[in-house]
Amino acid sequence: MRVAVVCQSRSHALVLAQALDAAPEEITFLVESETLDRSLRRLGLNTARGSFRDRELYRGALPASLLVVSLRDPRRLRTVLEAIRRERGETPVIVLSISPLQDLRVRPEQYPFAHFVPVGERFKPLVRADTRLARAKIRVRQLREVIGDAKNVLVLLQDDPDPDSLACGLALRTLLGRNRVTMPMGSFGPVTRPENIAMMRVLDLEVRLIESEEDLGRYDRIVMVDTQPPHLRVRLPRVDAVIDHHPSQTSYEARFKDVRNAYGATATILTEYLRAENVKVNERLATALLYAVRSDTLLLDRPVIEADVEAFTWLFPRANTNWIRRIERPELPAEVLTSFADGLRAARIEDRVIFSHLGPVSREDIIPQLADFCLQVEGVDWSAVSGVFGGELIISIRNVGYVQRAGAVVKAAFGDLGPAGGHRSMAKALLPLENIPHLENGLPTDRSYRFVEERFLAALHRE
Ligand SMILES: [Mn+2]
Repeated sequence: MRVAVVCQSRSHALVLAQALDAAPEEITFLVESETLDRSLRRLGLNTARGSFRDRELYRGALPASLLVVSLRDPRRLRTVLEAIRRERGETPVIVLSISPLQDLRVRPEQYPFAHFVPVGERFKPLVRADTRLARAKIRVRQLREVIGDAKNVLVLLQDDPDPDSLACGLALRTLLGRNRVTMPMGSFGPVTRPENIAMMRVLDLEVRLIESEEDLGRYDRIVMVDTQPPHLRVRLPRVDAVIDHHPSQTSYEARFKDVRNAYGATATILTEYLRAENVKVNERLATALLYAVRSDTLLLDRPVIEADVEAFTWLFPRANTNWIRRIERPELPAEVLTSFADGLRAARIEDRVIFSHLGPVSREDIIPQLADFCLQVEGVDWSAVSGVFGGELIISIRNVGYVQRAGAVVKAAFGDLGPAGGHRSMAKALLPLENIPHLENGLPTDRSYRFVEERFLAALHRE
């Protein structure tokens, strides 16, 4: 692409030579001063010299793919713009302005062919991002001091580890140049959500189950990610470092704490650490972190800050979206088709809600998958799919998004029977079978399902 740059300063020229999406030989700097002309030529840059008033100067450089005006002295802007008004043809024009636009001696609306760019304003988010990275550098140094060359470092995750904590464990290991032997991940409870189990399988992650507090004595250092000591059911003898984004708790001591409540994911904090240190982030780690940010922020649907969006943007091209698809949509064994067929045959619609009951299922994850599928049925705003798994009636709720909050409805409908809750468009209830009426041989009957449906519809109309 050929670019012409109207320029008065060597430093502007040097910055633009790097910033423009063109090879140096494709750029021509249009200058007035003989000194600048010589100086740029000495740097190997192409120049054309003449008076900014003289249309001949522009005629030689146009047409180009882009004409950039970058003046140190804004008093010359009118002269330049009047000259190129007649010569520009179809060439797009950018005016870079160091001073705020309202301080310019021309009014941008007098030159509708030009795109005025307030440079300082444009730099703001970049400077904010780099400030975050500069701060992250200090935090990483402090973290390294706390971890030192300890032999065994445990990354302690919450009881049912989620993608954010798993990704952060992997990120910490990479950041500190450790491996699964010198820095294992551990938790007091197993990973249970099917997507999270899929994430561990696809990304080859391991979490040690920690049986008791005494087990912790084996580790020289304990780092907690995505959680803080008061969130655990057990009392920790000590913790050395905590990195988290949940509201800050004060009832514990740690030599290193980085708790940022405004962040949408702890993975965003770890992404900053890795970037600040120029650590190579491979596809596996980028995928883990991207999936973490996606799932903790519901695809940036929950409150996020600029830092989360920035991490997302940085991770996206480095991650493997096929792996993410495999995590989110686990492969289904063929026998699941029979379950689906039975569930769909018995599905019924009432008040824009589609209900389907799968009965006993071999895998929990087919329940939300059928709930997703059912939502596509015409005339339906909600889908409620149940299945019996692990001694519980699991109910997956989905809605089209612009109706009531699924989490609140599910809580109102089933909160007294077992854990129930969720987000705006997805929710879930886990009801111990003994809390369900009209069982036969320990399994729900049609009357049980009718009870569930009535409960749900009543809550929907109440909420
Ligand atoms: Mn989190």
